[in-house]
Amino acid sequence: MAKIKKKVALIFGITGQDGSYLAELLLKKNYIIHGVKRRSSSANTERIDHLFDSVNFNNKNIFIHYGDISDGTSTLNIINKIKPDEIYNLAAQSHVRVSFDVPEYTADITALGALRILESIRILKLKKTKYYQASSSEMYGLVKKKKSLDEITPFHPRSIYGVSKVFAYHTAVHYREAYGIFASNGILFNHESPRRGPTFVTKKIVQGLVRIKVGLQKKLTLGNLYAVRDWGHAKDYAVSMWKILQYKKPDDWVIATNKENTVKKFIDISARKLSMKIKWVGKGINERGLDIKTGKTIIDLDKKYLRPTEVEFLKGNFSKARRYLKWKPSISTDDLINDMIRFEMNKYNS
Ligand code: NAP
Ligand code: F7E
Repeated sequence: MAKIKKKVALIFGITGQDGSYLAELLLKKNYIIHGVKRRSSSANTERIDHLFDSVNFNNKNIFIHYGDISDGTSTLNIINKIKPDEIYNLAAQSHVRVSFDVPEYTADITALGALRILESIRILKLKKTKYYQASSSEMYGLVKKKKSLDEITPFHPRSIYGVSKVFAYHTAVHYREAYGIFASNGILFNHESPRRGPTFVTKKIVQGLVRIKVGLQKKLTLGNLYAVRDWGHAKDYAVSMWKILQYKKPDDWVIATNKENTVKKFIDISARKLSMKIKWVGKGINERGLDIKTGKTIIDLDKKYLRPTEVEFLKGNFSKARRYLKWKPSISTDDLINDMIRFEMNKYNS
């Protein structure tokens, strides 16, 4: 019997939250995976180390290369060496608040990085290579009506991160139209997990409340409590990335849960799950959360966590993905929080 050729995927951003879940998924699907990691002075492979030394994964099918999408030559060389069936571009300076501090760098990586990969595919004439662009709900930015956003909602980004993602989105569409490259955009709304970076708000809240609970921290300091987000689980969203590239034609897809919560609600739910009850007092930047049991302030606010321009409302309509990709989220926000809390608590339960 003829041997079935394994598919080869190249993941830029494999060391990040989404890259690690996607790598797990593709290994289970028997892909050969190549991942690109940046040189760093300290270890940056924490999220994927288990792929190399666990019996659950075939570590003969995963290879890591040094590279950086700010470097067009190395990007082209890696793609040329591997000639993958699928390229997932998950690499980015992905922190919105940080993009106000390092706008030029953010644009170089998050916008031009995507262009460098697509140019490599074009120059190398890789007609069969499919490209996934990690687009973002941050592209919507200033939302006029507080309703579910879909693939035809106009973009009005509110940060250089959002602006860069709009550039990368349109670059993917352009390479599809101009050169016939199979380039698709996944417009993913916020997705979180135990592997979320520590300065994103969900991880900061869960990690902070757990540390307060076990007596390692007194207070959690945050910014805007009233922003609305649509939070899903990164593990579910990795499945959507794969499905997007298996669809019969390249296209653009909203991936979300269509559920909304404020940052404050996320705090209240997390606190309740930890048997902590919070009473909110004060207004504006002086608003504080008191632990009802002790009367002590456990949450306060600091202007430094506010953004010059905020994205106030995000909720996604994923009907198109549900209908054509047969994708829907399987993990509720509630179970997402349970998963994140369990992970943090395990650090202290020996
Ligand atoms: P993340 O945890 O911040 O991961 C970003 C990845 O990009 C990391 O592997 C990082 O490497 C890598 N990277 C950064 N700069 C690079 C460079 N110059 N060259 C090569 N690699 C570089 O982000 P994530 O949450 O997994 O998100 C994955 C992608 O989806 C990002 O593009 C993000 O903007 C986008 N996105 C995320 C969400 C979300 O809610 N999570 C929603 C929509 C879109 P290090 O590990 O060395 O830092
Ligand atoms: O903020 C508010 C903050 O940084 C969420 C990235 O993955 O999702 C993410 O971007 C909300 C904002 O995520 C703090 O102002 C309050 O309104 O967790 P975040 P984000 O900015 O929505 C999108 C879809 C991406 O594409 C991005 O890559 O929470 N907030 N207090 C705070 N946010 C942070 N980080 N820290 C606070 O102390």
